[in-house]
Amino acid sequence: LVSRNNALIIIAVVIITGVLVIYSPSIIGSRASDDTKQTCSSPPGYITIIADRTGLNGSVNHGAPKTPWPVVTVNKGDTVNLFICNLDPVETHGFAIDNYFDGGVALRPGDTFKLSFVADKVGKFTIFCNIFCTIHVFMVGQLIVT
Ligand SMILES: [Cu+2]
Repeated sequence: LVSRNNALIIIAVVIITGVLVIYSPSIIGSRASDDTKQTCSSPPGYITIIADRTGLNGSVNHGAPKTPWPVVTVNKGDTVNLFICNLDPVETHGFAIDNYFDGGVALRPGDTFKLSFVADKVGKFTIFCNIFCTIHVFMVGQLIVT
């Protein structure tokens, strides 16, 4: 026998699950944490983005902030798989993409983040650190969707 309270709980769970499925974002992200990590090895099919003392993939030495770095170029409709590593031993860095990943994610030293989304909007979109770190202005890349 299912009690009335249990029945109500089951109904509530079904409704909440339904709402989550309907509103699930098209962006999929997952994080891993390893404070001892000194390297960044991307899974197959992922573009590597390393945040450290030299910016994003060494953007400090590639003309940032005047020239965005790194530049990720994809075609509309492509699934973009990014693997972001924070190899900065001290600072937390953020990772966000205008129009695609506005909320961003915060990565503590050693954290990694897998981000996948479909590039459904054409244009140039700023990739940036959304945390005010000491090399903030240099952490500016670009996503180009053609
Ligand atoms: Cu940063």
